[in-house]
Amino acid sequence: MEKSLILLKPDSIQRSLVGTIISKIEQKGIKIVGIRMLQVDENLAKQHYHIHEGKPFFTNLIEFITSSPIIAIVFEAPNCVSQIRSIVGVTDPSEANPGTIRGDFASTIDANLIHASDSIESAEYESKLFFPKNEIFDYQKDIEKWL
Ligand code: 3AN
Repeated sequence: MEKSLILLKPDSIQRSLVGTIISKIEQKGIKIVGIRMLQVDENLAKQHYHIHEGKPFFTNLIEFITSSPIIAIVFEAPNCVSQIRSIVGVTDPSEANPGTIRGDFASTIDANLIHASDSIESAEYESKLFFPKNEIFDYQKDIEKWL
């Protein structure tokens, strides 16, 4: 089954939006298979955002994600990556549709609340950065037959 990694960035926690954001994804029928709170250090931040190295916003990105604790979650569902990207909304919250997480709760690109993997390959790479293998769980929920 397809998986995706999401990070509830420091602003999600500081603004007490953790429950709201997780609910939006869970209520769609997407299952949590791993969850942890952590303080990201510079080394982990750089590995996670390596594709943005050299871009003008890279330093800000690293400073922001390391500024306060985050919550990392691995979700699982059919087409998990694209389903979650739709719920999250586009990168710039000022252009994100109402009804999406960024559209409803964020207003600037620097503080856009959440990271969501953009491909199956990124999800695999990023999940390994944030989770040891034994903290991602393979289990069934009875409700799955209704989804
Ligand atoms: P997304 O988070 O929507 O997948 P990415 O992966 O292109 O977007 O960018 C990662 C993060 O880098 C974004 N969430 C945002 O915080 C920041 N970012 C991306 N593009 C810009 C930009 N043009 N100016 C400032 N920050 C940006």
